[in-house]
Parts: sequence; C-alpha cells; structure tokens
Amino acid sequence: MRLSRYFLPTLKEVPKEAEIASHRLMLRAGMIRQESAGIYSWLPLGYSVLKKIEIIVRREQDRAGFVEMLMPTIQPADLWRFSGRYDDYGKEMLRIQDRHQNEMLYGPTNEEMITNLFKATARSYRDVPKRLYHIQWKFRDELRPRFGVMRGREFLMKDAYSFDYDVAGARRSYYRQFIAYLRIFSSFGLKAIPMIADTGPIGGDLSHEFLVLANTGESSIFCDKALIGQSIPGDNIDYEREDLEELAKAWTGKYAATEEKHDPYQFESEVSPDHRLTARGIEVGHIFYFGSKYSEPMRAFLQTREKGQVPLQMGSYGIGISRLIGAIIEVFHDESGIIWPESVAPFHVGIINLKQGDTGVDSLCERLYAQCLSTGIEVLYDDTGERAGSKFKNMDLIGLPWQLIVGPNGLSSNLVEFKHRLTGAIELLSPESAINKLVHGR
Ligand code: 5CA
Repeated sequence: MRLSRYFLPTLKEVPKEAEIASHRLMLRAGMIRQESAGIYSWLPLGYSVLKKIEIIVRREQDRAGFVEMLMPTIQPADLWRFSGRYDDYGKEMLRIQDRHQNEMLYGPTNEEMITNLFKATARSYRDVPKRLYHIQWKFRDELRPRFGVMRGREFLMKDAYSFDYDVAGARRSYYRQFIAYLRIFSSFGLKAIPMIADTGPIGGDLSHEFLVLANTGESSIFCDKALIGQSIPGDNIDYEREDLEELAKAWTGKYAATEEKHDPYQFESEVSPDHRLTARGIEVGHIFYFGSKYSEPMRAFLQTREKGQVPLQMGSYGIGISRLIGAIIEVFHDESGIIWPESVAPFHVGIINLKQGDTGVDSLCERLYAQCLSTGIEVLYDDTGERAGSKFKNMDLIGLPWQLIVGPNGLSSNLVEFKHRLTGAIELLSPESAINKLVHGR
C-alpha cells in the first residue's frame, strides 16, 4: 500500500478526552474515530488489525472443535421474554421498535437466539455435542463508555456456545475453550491469566475471566505470580483425546481471582508472601458453564430413554475482539507510539523514502516496494512529500515491526537502513539482504 493513496489521518496533538495510552494512540495513529460515545468508525489501519485478530481467533476456535456461523445483530424481544432475561437486562439493552410496532433489540449477547435456533434441530443425545461460534457486533448501553474500544457501547465479540447431553460433556466443552483461550491470547504475545470470576447477567456456577495485566485495567486481581510464567499448550494439543480439565489444573490449581470472588483469607493461606500478586487487569475473555439456565425455561430438551426429557447442558464463551486491540497496545507501546506484535501488525514493514522526487531514491524505493509485494510481505510505502522527521515520527507512531529507510546517503554505497521498531536497532544492509531478512525469519 502506498501511503499517498491510503487513508491514515494521524493526529499530532494528543486528544484531550483520551485518558489511557491505547485510546490516545489509537486516535493519534488514525485507527479509529469516535462517532458518538462508545461508538467508533474503524479506519483502515484499525480495521486491518481487527481482521488480523479475527483470523487468529477463528483458527484457534476451529482447532478446538467449534464451528463458525453468523447470527444477526437485531433480535426479537420475545426471545428474551422466553428466557426471562428481557426485564433483568435493564438499561444496558438498546430496545428498538420496527414499523409494525414489533419490539426488537440490538443484541448484547446471543444465548437466547442460539438456544432457540439449536433446539429446533436437537432431538436426541445423538444430536449433541454441538459447538458453535460467531464473530458479531454487540451493543451494550454502558453507563460509562470509556477508554476508547476498551469499554465501548458497540463492540466486536467472538461468542461461542456449546450444547451437551450431560454435565461431564459440558465440562469437556468448557475446558476446550479454556485451553483455546490460553493459546489465542499468547498468539498476540499477551499473558492472559484465567481467574475465577463472577457470572453477572450471563449466570452459571463455573466461570473464568481471562485478564491481561496492565496498570490501566479496570479490574483488580489477586493471584499467584507463578501463573505469569506458565507455559502454554503447543500446536500439538489434541482437543479430542487429551484430558483438558486435567491440563487446565496447571492454572486452576493456583490461586487467581478477580475482586468479586477474592477471598483474602484463602489468598494468604494458599500463596506464600513472595508469590502474592495484587495488580490490575483487562478482561479480554470470559467463559461460562451455566448448565440449563437457558435450556430449561426455553424448553430446549433432549429425549432420552432412561430419564425422559432432559434440558441441554450449555456454556458460552466470549472474547472482546475490539477490546483486545486496546489491551495489546496497553502492553506494547513506548513514548513514540505503538509496537505491534508481528501476528497482528497491520503491515509488516514500512518503507520510508527520505527524498521523494530524487530519481535514485525513488527508484530504489519502488524496487523494494515491488519486491515486498511479490514476496507476500505486507508493506506500507511512505511515498509522500513530507519531511523526513515527520515520516520517522509517523512510522514509529503506527508501530509496524520493521522499517526500511531509504535516502541519498546510503544509496551511493547501495545500503538501506533496516530498523526494528521494538528495539530501535538499525542495521545497514544491501536492499537484497534487507528483503531477504524480511522474507526468511527476521
Ligand atoms: N455471552 C457471554 C459469553 S459469549 C458474554 O457476553 N460474556 S461477557 O459479557 O463477559 O463478554 C465477553 C467479552 O466481551 C468480555 O470478556 C470483554 O472482553 C468483551 N466486552 C464486554 N463488554 C464490553 C464493552 N463494553 N466493550 C468492549 N468489550 C466488551
């Protein structure tokens, strides 16, 4: 992509309304624009990160045995009356009327819809287990939308749902997601710690929140420090055969709780003083096992020979896809801007042309740009007429992992600067070896 054709409205001023680094940086780097409180347009740079995150989440959901689908954002109110949650949900729910005076709502979550959808097909134990997910926009009319995409009103969520015959099956589905979540967050370079959590309006009695440590996080957390260094299940994980609940004990066996579930007495008796961690965290995911909370009132039953009709055993599993971007930036930034982990970087390399209009520099930049495109390296080429200083600042701000800096000085000796955004280290390389480094392990 050529910067001259891209849409990257970066800001030089620090936006006053933004209180935390990720919000400031997302606005300054031209990733999002607020349209009204807690509602954002995703500009090309932000949207591209959002899509990268989706790809990783999808890959790991598929691998864990969940199947993708898509449900609508607008739901009929009657579905929620059926489960009994219509009144409970209160002012957070955006209620709408269509032209026929039908009561509708913008979905804050999809338990009702999927239960209703699934029960139409489920008859016997042979129809389960089934595990489904979708990635869809949600709306919650939060009392205090703040911190940009961290607590939005409209936000993108991956929500998954499992249907099982009995409690043992439902627990297996639950721990599939438990392990998948560990893998997903670590793909972004994040250490997300699963913690015993409150179930709030979703309900149920087994639940974990996944929290990323960050001083700006909204949740207080208490845990054993050993959880931070725990190694994550690798690509060879076998979701069908391994005992995932057993595997999860490396996490569930150590103390970790959010404020609502924290028990100071247990914390002090189970965790030695030098291992006690009290910190703040960002909730990036939340998983629930709630048994028959929805299937019972919504009459989603299976016919069995021994017990007659039994309600489906269910769980639901959410990840805040848009919030994740905020969490990643909170963890990966410095005073100059964002530092993207390679897995979600909007482009892998930025080419900076230090003397636009100079025939030699222009033609080398064009050659590098063409080579990136032909070797599949995602590239943003700053071909604008801006001053060098402002090009450097902008490129650091948007945080691409690598920069290729091309100017008249290096040109005479056939050298370009190859800069690593994370460390700031600069190597002088021939254009060929720079491309080579980008293609084969950097
Ligand atoms: N139905 C369940 C699981 S599918 C559910 O809705 N869970 S939740 O309420 O915990 O939301 C799931 C995830 O969405 C949260 O862990 C959080 O990462 C994200 N999330 C929730 N509210 C917001 C919000 N206002 N802004 C951005 N992300 C949010």
